[in-house]
Amino acid sequence: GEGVPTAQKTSWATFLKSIASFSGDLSSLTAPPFILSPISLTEFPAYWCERPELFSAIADTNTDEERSIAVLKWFISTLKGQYTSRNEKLGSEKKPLNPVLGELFFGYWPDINGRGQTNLVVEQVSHHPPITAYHICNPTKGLELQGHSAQKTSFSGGSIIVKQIGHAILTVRSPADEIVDQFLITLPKLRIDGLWYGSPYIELTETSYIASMHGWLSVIEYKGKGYFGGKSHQFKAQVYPPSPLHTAALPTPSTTAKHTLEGLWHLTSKDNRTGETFTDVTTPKEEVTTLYEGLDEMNEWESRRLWRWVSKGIREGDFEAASREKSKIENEQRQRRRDEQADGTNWQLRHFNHIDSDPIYELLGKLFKAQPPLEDAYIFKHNGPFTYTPESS
Ligand code: 0T9
Repeated sequence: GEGVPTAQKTSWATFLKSIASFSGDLSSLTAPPFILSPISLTEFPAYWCERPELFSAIADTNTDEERSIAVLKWFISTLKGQYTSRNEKLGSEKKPLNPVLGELFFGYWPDINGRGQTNLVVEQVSHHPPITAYHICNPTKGLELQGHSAQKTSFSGGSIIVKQIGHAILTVRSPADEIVDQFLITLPKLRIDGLWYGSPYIELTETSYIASMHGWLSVIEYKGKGYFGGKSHQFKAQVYPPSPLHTAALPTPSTTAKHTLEGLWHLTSKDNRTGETFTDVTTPKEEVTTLYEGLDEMNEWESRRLWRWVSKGIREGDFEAASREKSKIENEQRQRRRDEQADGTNWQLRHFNHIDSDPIYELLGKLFKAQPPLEDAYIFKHNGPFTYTPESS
């Protein structure tokens, strides 16, 4: 492959073979150095808010319909960051650092032009399998996004297929703190192509949903190269209004869509009916700011501090140092688990409580017959605005 340095061709081939014969948790496989990313998965939830003005705009709507469209616009506009930003920044998709249990990431997007400050708290809530919980809130605008993310991977036709496990719930509150709207957001399936050439990239496939408590439903279909116009990163979203005929407590969506939004999620898209631009992500995005800039100021569980020497090794091409430092972290984790077992204690999550089934997922999932019908969730522990300090983490 063209993306593979000559010296790593054999180890890349070996790695591909191990992926092909492996199913489950890819994060635990040892990959050749050229494909390693210095960034941990706990930083990924920041992709949800790299266009803070689109997030805050959700609160500046007047009707259920406008709000549903604003949520869809914000969601589609996050996809480029979520699924193509490693290609832009690091040259291809890379293998992220596999977070340790209890790893944290804190950040914010500042209040500019009255959009309110948006805060991010991420915690790795499981190591095996890897599960990342996140909470994003803009208290000024009454917006709260809570979710968790895990993956099931398999190998098919030379590509890695990633089924995303988990979901996100977006809550919109009035200034009086009453719930105005609530949305269940499910996540698309991924295919990682380009493996043979050592330059992996993501294509999205199948369908994801955004269901509101007022019965509005967005159904988003994803297609890649070789479908329709043959272009990569295509989507088509249909927005269904609530059925006027409904009798149940939860409004059900109609069978005919009111809006169709179509285009390329990494560039632009249009409203089919009006011809107007729907999303445009060709303008710069705003990366998250970490609360404490200096690594020394951070809590020792904070991702960038925890991985600092591993990341440095990867960034500077000193892979021996990177692997030595990684082993230190892993050994320390193993010792912790052994100590807990000996003491009969369990690791305590710091910012989230686990629930076995999420009632909002269960309820709103009925609008599109969510599979599975039940899912667990991680609920942010802190009521009201949470002020983070290295000590409080
Ligand atoms: C949630 C996102 C997720 C996490 C990553 C599959 C993947 C881990 C999960 C789904 C975010 O909101 C969006 C983007 C990228 C996803 C990652 C891409 C990727 O390759 C990894 C997996 C675990 C690998 O590292 C596979 C091996 C690697 C050599 C291929 C580049």
